[in-house]
Amino acid sequence: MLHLVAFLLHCLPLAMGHYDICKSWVTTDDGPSWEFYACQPKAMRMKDYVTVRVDPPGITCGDPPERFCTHENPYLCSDECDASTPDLAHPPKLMFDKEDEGLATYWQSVTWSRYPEPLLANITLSWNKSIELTDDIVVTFEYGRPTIMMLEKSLDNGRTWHPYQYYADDCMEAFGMPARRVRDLSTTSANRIICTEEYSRWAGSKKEKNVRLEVRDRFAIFAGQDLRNMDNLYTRLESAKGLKDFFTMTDLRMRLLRPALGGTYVQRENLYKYFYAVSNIEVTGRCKCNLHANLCSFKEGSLQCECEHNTTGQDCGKCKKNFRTRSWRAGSYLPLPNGSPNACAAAGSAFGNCECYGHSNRCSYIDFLNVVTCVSCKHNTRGQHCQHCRLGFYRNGSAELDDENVCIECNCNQIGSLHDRCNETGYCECREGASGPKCDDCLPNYYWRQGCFPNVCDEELLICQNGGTCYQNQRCICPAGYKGVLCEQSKCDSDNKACNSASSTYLSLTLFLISALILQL
Ligand SMILES: *[C@@H]1O[C@H](CO)[C@@H](O)[C@H](O)[C@H]1NC(C)=O
Ligand SMILES: *[C@@H]1O[C@H](CO)[C@@H](O)[C@H](O)[C@H]1NC(C)=O
Ligand SMILES: *[C@@H]1O[C@H](CO)[C@@H](O)[C@H](O)[C@H]1NC(C)=O
Ligand SMILES: *[C@@H]1O[C@H](CO)[C@@H](O)[C@H](O)[C@H]1NC(C)=O
Ligand SMILES: *[C@@H]1O[C@H](CO)[C@@H](O)[C@H](O)[C@H]1NC(C)=O
Ligand SMILES: [Ca+2]
Repeated sequence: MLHLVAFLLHCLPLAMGHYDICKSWVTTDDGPSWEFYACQPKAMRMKDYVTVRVDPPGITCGDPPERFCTHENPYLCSDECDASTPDLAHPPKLMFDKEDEGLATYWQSVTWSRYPEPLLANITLSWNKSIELTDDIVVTFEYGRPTIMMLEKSLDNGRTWHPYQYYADDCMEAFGMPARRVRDLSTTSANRIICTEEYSRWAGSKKEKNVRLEVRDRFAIFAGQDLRNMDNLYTRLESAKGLKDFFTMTDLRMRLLRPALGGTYVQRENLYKYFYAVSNIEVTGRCKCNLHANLCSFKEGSLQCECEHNTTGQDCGKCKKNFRTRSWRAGSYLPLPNGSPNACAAAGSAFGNCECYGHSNRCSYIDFLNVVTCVSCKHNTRGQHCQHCRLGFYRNGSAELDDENVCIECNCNQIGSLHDRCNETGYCECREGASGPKCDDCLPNYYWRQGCFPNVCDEELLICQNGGTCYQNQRCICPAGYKGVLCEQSKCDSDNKACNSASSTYLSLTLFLISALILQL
């Protein structure tokens, strides 16, 4: 043990610059104790941990078997793809295998037999874990690189996607974007999404096989050409949040939009030479552990950080139970060279037993009550330990008390409900006639019009009479000669004796007046 400690101490100065030690046993004036540092796992070949999905269904060649040829040899279409014969099959897993020297194995698409309909394919890589790129993404194409493609990425396991980089032989034509090179970006534009023409032009399918997302060139904007000044990069990563996120992802999607054309236009008479073939996708990166772990292991099918600093979670993204005195914070690369661990602290260390479940980082002692209480509870919480939800919010029963989203807004309908509070399952208290969890519905036999009102008419009980029709449960539209809420009254009822004659006299009088007018003209 002593030997090991000595060894660790010996290595420290060199190793710490790369943040690969989370803690070390040091001797101070108060005796030996642990000292903690910001730490991160080593970079790995991420293709070994990925799951892949290729879309649309049927895009992989070989079912049914198909012949194809190459741009170099367009008249010899004797190569065959056959999914049922191992030697002739090209399944997606061949993009991630280990290749024997010189023998490329690759996924291949069907040929462009449906031209002019575009030949489109999506290749989606998922890690179910946030990772941070440390080197270029390199995609290797056999038989020529696509003339149009793009990369997209997700930071939330595929729920939302964002463009990452565009590739085309003519960026303006394909995407309406001017062509740019990463080398021309500056410190303020280091995380810009660009369209590049560097990897899409025809140069012979053997000579230029790779399409890159240039991570090193972007690092070099801060760290210099040979990446010597990594300290400067780490300082920048800390101060510009957008920059760190640029290199972070949970999923990567390659959208293949137009295959290699062999340096000319599409030749309809031979569509067997147009297809995609990808032999390798190299993604080099590390698990994102928020600078709280230096190990990341593959467990139950997913990568997981082995969290230190009393943090927990797949990305060490929260404090362990009983270590929630302060809110969780990511470790920091600063100050150089050791960084700050920003460790989670055990309850009881600062203020007696005042746990605030991470919703406040201040406690205060109230003299006349003799209690310690959390101050300014955040995340819509309240109470001595921020353990209750503010009025107008309710507790999410399946979330832990220290979850930032533990309190959910009641969202009671302002008109339909008595007030904006709700019960523990989110139900509001409704005014008469209103219903539904949020009181935005009406009970049967009520209609909604700035609140719920009892039906005036309907199809069942309150039926409009004498041929009247019910308008939106609000009123009967009565035919001429009837009135009353349900048109139940004849207008003549009140003046029974002369009803008919009176109205006919009125009519003939009108006719007389009209004819008189016409005659005058
Ligand atoms: C590829 O993914 C995009 C979304 O990122 C989707 O709009 C498109 O339809 C997909 N294409 C195919 C061929 O599945
Ligand atoms: C993703 O990772 C989490 C945490 O390790 C795990 O619980 C979940 O089952 C994984 N999901 C898939 C689809 O592998
Ligand atoms: C985490 O908690 C353990 C147990 O209380 C303690 O020994 C250790 O020093 C803590 N680590 C950090 C980084 O605070
Ligand atoms: C409640 O919390 C659980 C666990 O965090 C979460 O999955 C769920 O979406 C939350 N429910 C609501 C309504 O926000
Ligand atoms: C909340 O109110 C609804 C509707 O009145 C009721 O069904 C539910 O049981 C109540 N939940 C609790 C926890 O009281
Ligand atoms: Ca391969």
